[in-house]
Amino acid sequence: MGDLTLTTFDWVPEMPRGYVRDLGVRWALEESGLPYHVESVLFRDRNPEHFVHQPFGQVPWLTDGDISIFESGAILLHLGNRSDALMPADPRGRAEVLEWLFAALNSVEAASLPWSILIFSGITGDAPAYGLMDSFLKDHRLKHMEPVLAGRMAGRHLLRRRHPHGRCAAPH
Ligand SMILES: N[C@@H](CCC(=O)N[C@@H](CS)C(=O)NCC(=O)O)C(=O)O
Repeated sequence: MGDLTLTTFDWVPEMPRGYVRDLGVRWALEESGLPYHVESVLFRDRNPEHFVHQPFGQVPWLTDGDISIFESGAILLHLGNRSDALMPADPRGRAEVLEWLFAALNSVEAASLPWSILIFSGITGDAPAYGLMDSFLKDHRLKHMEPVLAGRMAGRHLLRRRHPHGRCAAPH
């Protein structure tokens, strides 16, 4: 295991700004307390080296010494294996982390991605496709998910670790 470097884009268009998938990895890195640094690659000019790390020309990827990992889920699992704060060693704790990691990537992200693509494309309002996805998300998926998450998060802090300078990484 070596130095951790997270690579993301130097710039993204306004619409997806704040939603780029390095966000979850940054959050996990902060929670883990592991030292890391962030590098960026050009959004507008993706060179062959970029595709060596991320075969679809996307971000993020993480290097851990000479290991390079793409796919944010795989990166999170890798970090979980390095940090008990992210993934406890006991089988029950590990199972809980794994099921919620897959839930985030499948039940949440797979369900919300088509909806967000419609919004990023400006297809909203009365457009039938938007109505369908919006109703699926709000009336079905989120209706069940929100009470479950609220129950699980009751009394827990979202971010536990503080920056070395005593500043919170994010509200908690
Ligand atoms: N499943 C991948 C998705 C990666 C992904 O979609 N990255 C976006 C940013 S959030 C990207 O690089 N988009 C630019 C592009 O596709 O050209 C992961 O979770 O890492």
